[in-house]
Amino acid sequence: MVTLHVTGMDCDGCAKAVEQVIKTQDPQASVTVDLGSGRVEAQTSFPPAALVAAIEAAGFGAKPA
Ligand SMILES: [Cu+2]
Repeated sequence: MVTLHVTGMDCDGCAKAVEQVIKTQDPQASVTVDLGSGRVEAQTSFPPAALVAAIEAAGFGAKPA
């Protein structure tokens, strides 16, 4: 499980976009996004740094929570 804190999400579309970014990296990932807190949990064996880089490339801020 990877838990990230993501900034820059302000609507459901953003939450979906972040979820899609993670699933593009790991199609098997199960992703939970809490829009209010910016907390993103992903059931994945991918390294957090790879997910952070992908989310940042999509225009959001991300760091391991
Ligand atoms: Cu949005």
